[in-house]
Amino acid sequence: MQWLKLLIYLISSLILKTNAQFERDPNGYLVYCPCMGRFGNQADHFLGSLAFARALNRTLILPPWVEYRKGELRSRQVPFDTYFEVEPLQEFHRVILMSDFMSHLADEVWPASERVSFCYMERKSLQQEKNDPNAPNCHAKDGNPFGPFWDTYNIDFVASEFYGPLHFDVHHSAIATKWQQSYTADKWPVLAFTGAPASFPVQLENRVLQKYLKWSPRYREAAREFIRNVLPRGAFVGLHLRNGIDWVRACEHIKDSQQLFASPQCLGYKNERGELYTELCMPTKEAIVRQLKRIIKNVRQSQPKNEVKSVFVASDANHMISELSNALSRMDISVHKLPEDDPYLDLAILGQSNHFIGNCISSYSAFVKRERDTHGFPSYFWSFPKEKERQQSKPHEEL
Ligand code: GFB
Repeated sequence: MQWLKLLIYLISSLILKTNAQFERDPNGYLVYCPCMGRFGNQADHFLGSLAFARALNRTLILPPWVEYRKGELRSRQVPFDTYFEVEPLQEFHRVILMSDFMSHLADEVWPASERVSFCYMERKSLQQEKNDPNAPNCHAKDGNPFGPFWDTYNIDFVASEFYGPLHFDVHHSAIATKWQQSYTADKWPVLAFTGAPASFPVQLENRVLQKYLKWSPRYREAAREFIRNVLPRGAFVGLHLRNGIDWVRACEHIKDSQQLFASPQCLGYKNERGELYTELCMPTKEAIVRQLKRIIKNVRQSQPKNEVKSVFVASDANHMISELSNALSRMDISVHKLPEDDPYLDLAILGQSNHFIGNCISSYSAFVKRERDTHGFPSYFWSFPKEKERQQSKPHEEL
């Protein structure tokens, strides 16, 4: 009978725990569509949205990650916890998975007849007939990924709310209080944004929130296995080579800009560490080989006991495996990549490398840099500082 008592106890404590987990937050909720860009952009936006939800003291509904597959017209929504754990985020602020919110709380907190979408100002629909001058609208479900995102949870909106001129910079103004005054939790239990309530790139003040983003056991374990089973024993350098055709085109904007995508991570948010230049976005193959060799030599001198034995390359297009292998063959260093494309596993492995060289402009690289900063691991950027300037300063600059 002892086991029966134990079983009853376990079941009832599980039920209690589940109920407590899904208790309504009287302070309200915040949900948004990560509708801009791919993973790096969405991760930047996530950190800002987390800070924003905390400043407003509302529970953040964790949206799925929005992914795009070749040949598919509609985005795919991948549950937040496929890649990251929910629990560590709770240390910073109250969060709930979107699927949990929709299945356990939405009927009570956010009935279908009360779902309002929030946007700064009217958003015109691409379908002209939907644009009524007398009834401006957010058109929150217009186009991809907007429609597929909310459809994933069967969400339709019955009205629009324009929140302008309110904004999201909770660090430099009393805007959080204004939000709370304009949208009280009793009248507005859920603020549902058409896009992330955050800036891109991530605000300087929100970069530290990266420490609450911990890889899910599946990715943590897969990264560990790759490092243990595929890479030779010893230190390894992780490289991010962003060089696909979309990137080549994006780099053309360098000449008309002060900053591009994640560039404040090396140039400083006010360009205090310099201006943009082409090689920062698209380093030449020669420059890549030179910088990698220089870093490996420096590590050999400064840390002779932790010699570099291999290089792990992550890339969206050209991994340069043969060029790098040739260049490093005399140093007895092997060069590796994943057997199959996996942007998330690439990230998780780069986060664990002994040294990392990334692309300063890329928000994908920025994710790795922030994660490594939380552990105090060293990171560098391709062609930063500029080669000429570097020769006059340190042999390589660790950021
Ligand atoms: O993450 P993301 O916003 O970074 O978009 P950027 C780049 C996407 O390309 C990633 C793939 O989410 C991945 O799907 N990708 C990039 C990679 N690097 C790798 C890699 O090393 N391994 C693998 N497996 N996949 C900018 C955007 O991308 O690109 C801008 O910020 C714009 O919005 C521009 O779209 C063209 O910041 O690098």
